[in-house]
Amino acid sequence: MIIQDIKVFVTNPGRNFVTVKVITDEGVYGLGDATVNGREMAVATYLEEHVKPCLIGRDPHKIEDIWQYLYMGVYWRRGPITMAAIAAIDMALWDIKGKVAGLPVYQLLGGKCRDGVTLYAHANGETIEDTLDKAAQCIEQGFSAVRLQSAIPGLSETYGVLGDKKDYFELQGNRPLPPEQDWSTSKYFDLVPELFAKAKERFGNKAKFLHDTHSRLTPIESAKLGKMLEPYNLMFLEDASIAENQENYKLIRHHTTTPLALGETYNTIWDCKDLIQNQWIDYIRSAATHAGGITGMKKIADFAAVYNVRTAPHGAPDLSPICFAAHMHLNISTHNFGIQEFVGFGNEECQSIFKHDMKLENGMILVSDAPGLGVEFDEQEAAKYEYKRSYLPVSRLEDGTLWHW
Ligand code: CS2
Ligand code: MG
Repeated sequence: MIIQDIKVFVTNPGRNFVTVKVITDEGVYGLGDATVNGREMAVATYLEEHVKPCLIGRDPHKIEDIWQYLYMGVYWRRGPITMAAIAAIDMALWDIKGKVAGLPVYQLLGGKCRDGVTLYAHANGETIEDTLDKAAQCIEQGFSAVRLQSAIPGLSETYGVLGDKKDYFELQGNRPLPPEQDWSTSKYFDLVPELFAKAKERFGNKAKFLHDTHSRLTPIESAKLGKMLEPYNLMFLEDASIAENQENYKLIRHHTTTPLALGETYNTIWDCKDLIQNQWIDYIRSAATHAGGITGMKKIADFAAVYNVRTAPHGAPDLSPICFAAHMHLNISTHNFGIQEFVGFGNEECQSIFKHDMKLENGMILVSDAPGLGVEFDEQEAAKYEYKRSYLPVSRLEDGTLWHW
C-alpha cells in the first residue's frame, strides 16, 4: 500500500476548518484536522506545498517514521503551523491503519481504560445569575463538570461569553479583521471570586466547576486568584497566566492549591516538559490538531503520567469533529486521561459535512466502534461553504496597551 494522493479542503460552515484526506493506491483513505484558528491558509499551503510532495509513494503504515520525517527531518521544527500539518497527516494515517485492520483506533492504542469519556460543558452568561442558570441546564443534561465564564461589567466583550450571538460559530466565524476588545484585571477580580462563591452556594458539590482565565494575568495575579478560589474547589483554573514562560507556574504553584491546567497553545512535548516534570500543573490541555496528532499526544500523555499530570484535551469550536474523534480514541485508551472539553458537535452545516456516530450520553461520549477514527467527510457538502478569512480578537488594556487575548 502506498500514499497515492493528499487533498486539502478549507471549508467554512459558519467557521473555517482545514481537512486533510490521505488517499492510498488501494482506495482506503484517512482524514485529519489541520485547523489553526485565524491562520487556516498558512497550514493549507504548508501541507500542499511542503508536505504533500514528500509523502506521495510512501507506506502509510509507517506512522512513526513519517511523523519523525515531518518533524525531525525538517530544519524549522515546532510551531503551530508545522505541527498542525503533521497532526493532520498523523490522524489520517491512524485512520487508514484502523480501517485496514478493521478496528477503531482506540483498539490500536491499547484498548479501553474506561466505558466512556467524561466531558465538561460550557456555561456562559451576561450576568452571574444567567451563567449559573446555564450551568444548571448543563447539570440537568447530565454533565458532571461545567466551565463558568461570565461577562465582566464595564467591558465591551468578555472571552468565552456569547453576548447576542447564538453560538461560538457565529461569535468567531466572521471577523474579516481582528476585533479589538478591552480588558481590566481589576474588573475581572471583582467578578470571578463572586461567580464561584455563588456557584458553590447554589450547587454545593453537585458538579465540579472550571474556569479559563485565557492567559490574562501576571503570575502573581494568577497566584492571588488561585488562592481566592481555593474555598470553591475548582476542578481546574485554566491558562491562569501566559504559557510561553513555563516557570511562571513555579511561582503560581508555590502560592495556591487550586489545580492548574495549561497547554492548548502547545505544539510539542518540549513546550510543556518543565511544567510536567516539576508538577507545576495538574492537567495538560494540548490538542491533537495543535500538538502533532495522535502520535504527538501519546508522547505527551505518557510523559505526563510519570509526573501525576492528567490530560484534559482542548475541545474548542475551532477543532473539527475529526480532531474531536481523535481525542475520543486517545481519551478512552489513555490511563491518565482527566476530562474532555465539549462544546457540541458544531452547527447543522458542520454536521452535514462531518458525519460520525459518537454518542453523547449523560455527560459522556460513547466512542464509535467504526474502523479508524469513525468520521466521514462529505466533499460535496464542504464545497458549498467557501473559506472566509476570519481573525481572533486582539485585547487592549483600558489605557490602550496591547494585552493577551
Ligand atoms: C479556549 C478556546 O476552549 C478554550 O479553552 O481557550 O476556545 C480558544 O479561545 C480558542 O481555541 C482559540 O481559537
Ligand atoms: Mg482555553
